[in-house]
Amino acid sequence: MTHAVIAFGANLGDREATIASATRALAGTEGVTLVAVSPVYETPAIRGDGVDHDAPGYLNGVLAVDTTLEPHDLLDVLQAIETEHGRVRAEHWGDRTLDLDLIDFGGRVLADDRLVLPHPRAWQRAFVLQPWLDIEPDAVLAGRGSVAALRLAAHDEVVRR
Ligand code: PH2
Ligand code: MG
Ligand code: MG
Repeated sequence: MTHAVIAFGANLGDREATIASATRALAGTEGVTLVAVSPVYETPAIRGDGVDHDAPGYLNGVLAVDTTLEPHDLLDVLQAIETEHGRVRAEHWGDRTLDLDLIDFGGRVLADDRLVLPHPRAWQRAFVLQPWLDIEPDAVLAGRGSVAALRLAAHDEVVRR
């Protein structure tokens, strides 16, 4: 059994409904037990070149699970749930109905064509670190240190709903 942390984000459509439905889908997946759901944060969109206040804002948070799946199988599950919720794979930093990112998988470190663990940008994103801290105050991000310390250094804006 592996403990994993998944970040969710949505900035198009009925964001709350999408996140609630995706959370139910994940909780109902064989081999996955949902153990915690973070508070949800309202966050401005971040693009490759910084904050974009003209883009629709995101709702962000994290889910903690225990799973018997391997990381790539969990990734398949996350991508299927994204697709079921209208996700279109377009530009890298583009707007989306639902993004589910595997952030941490039992502290495992790996990088291949499909998956990089831990998530390569999580360490600098308050919209991931703050909700993670809310549910797991002692969390550590592999190779980066404590989530609490990383959160203090991250300056992107997050407002609790
Ligand atoms: N996800 C992105 C790009 N920009 N900005 C916010 N606020 N929240 C996100 O989840 C997000 C983003 C790429 O996945
Ligand atoms: Mg993402
Ligand atoms: Mg993603």
